[in-house]
Amino acid sequence: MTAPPFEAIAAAFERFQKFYISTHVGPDGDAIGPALALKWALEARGKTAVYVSRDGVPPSSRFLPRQNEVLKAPPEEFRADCAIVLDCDGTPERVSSAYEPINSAPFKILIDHHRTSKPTFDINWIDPNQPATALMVYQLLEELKFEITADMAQCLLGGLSCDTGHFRFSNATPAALHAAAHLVELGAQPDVVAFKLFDERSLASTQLLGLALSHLNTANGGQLVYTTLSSQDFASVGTGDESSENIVNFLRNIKGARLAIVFRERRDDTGPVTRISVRAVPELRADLFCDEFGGGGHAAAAGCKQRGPFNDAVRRVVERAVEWLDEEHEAVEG
Ligand SMILES: [Mn+2]
Repeated sequence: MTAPPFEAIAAAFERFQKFYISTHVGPDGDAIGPALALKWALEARGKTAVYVSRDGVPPSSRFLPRQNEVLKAPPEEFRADCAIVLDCDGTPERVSSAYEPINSAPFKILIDHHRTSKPTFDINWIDPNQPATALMVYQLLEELKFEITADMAQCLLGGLSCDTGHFRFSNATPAALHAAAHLVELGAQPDVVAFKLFDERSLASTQLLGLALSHLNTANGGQLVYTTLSSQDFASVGTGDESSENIVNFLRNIKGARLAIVFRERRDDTGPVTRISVRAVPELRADLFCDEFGGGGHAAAAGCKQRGPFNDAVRRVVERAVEWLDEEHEAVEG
């Protein structure tokens, strides 16, 4: 692993005046949090900095301070001399912004912790061993001796918490925990961050969870746990797909479950669609399972969608899941 390019970034911060910050499509806490903290750090040094997220701020990150400063579009006639992209690979497909302001900036910096990043910027700080972009930005601000205010601390802790499952995942490294302790000293509120990012649910989403749990099915002696949410279920609670987030994790948490699936009957631009979220225990690969249905994701968390009647899609995927677990079982025993 190469050393972080702190000096090169410091030189760029010194040299340039107008900064354009953006993050990935469908931003999460580890996009919004470090982006805002970096914006305020640059402003404190007398720079102009804007943060553009075309997708806005997701509901779970709306507790972050001053998130009304997140712009959905670049300000008119704003010409940046330095673009900074955080928490994604910086390609036009991944960045949640019109690409012109980034393309036209004479200097570009990428800070990311994903494995898939394609380094094409002037400075590329990519480190898949880092648990969160927020930790990288924290380390940068510390190294460059920026003052971290309470607002910045809350945003950085939000990012760190988001990507480590509030320090419950295997990426809750000593560095992450040390940084978290320091950020709390600086005024971040871990109780608020944990509650807002992970625990708080709307009434409708809790009612939807209730429906999902009341339809619970199991197979393979409890190794497969799945449930369905029909369009009628969504209508009865008066909510949309955004309320189904995290429901699959309740299924994953069931003792003995190795594969958890939630099927949702939705519509998109092309018509009716079955949206499928999958979670798997560490020795299985949710992404490989979803790949068979044209989807993908991570080993532990993946997804796919299916066309055609809802019940057919459920039957097809459940049948394959039953088979798949049997194959895995044999593979382990053999
Ligand atoms: Mn991240």
